[in-house]
Amino acid sequence: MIKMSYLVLLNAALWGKTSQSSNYLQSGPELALDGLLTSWTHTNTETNPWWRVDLLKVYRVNRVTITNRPGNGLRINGAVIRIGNFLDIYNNRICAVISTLADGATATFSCGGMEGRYMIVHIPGDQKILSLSEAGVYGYLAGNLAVDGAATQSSTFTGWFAEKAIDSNRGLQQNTACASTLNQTNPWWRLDLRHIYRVSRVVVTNRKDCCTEQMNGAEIRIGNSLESNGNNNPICAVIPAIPAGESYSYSCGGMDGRYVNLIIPEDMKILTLCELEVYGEGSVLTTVQ
Ligand SMILES: [Ca+2]
Repeated sequence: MIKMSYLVLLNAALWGKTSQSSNYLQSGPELALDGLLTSWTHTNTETNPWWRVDLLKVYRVNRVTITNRPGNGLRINGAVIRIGNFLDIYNNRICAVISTLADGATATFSCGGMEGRYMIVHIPGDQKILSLSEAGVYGYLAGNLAVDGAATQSSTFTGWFAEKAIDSNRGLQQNTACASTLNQTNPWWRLDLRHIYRVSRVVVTNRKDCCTEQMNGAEIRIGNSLESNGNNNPICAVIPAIPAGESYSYSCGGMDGRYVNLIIPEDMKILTLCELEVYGEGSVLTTVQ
């Protein structure tokens, strides 16, 4: 049997919360995210109707897709697509204006990395109806992905819990913001990002007060397997050493994975780290056939 894996960029709108200026009958705003071209949102006939999705986090939006309803498609003419962080829709920047779109057709609009938590579609003018079959938002999460993850490690030196490496505190003032294992064989630390991401880089911060060698030789591994506690996943980089209190960035060139591990594959070692940050592209789904 041939195993193939492929990647699909998830539509960030799918986990968003939708709203619109008014609901015509049962045509609520969520119908633009149900994956069905046979259902569509529908406002009342009104002045400046709008539809909005709250992505819940700030994204750098590369593109927006809009699928028009299968009939009466001329109603979409002149619709404005905006991206931004403001609840007042007119404060958000314009990505594109839809001049016209055929019935049932899907168009892709490039937004060039515009940053925002909200994607809004609105039609300026009186006596307008806004109706969308589907909407999609694709882009990168703007911040450190690690803060929404869960951390664990092979053993814990008293009080130096694994979570302290993802507490957004690089530990430069006090080393109580750092994680550390006991002295052991193959000490490791693992981050579960909870979703699969395409990781562009990992930033690791070493402790400042002493013992900076307790990072030396650590491998950064990224992948989706929990075999050997995730320590068999592909290597992004090996950390020769990081000076005291410094943060080093390691480029992973778009490795896909849910788990980010550090492991020192040696005997009688302690693994200590004060912070690990992960930056990358919004959720990626891996399917194996
Ligand atoms: Ca920390």
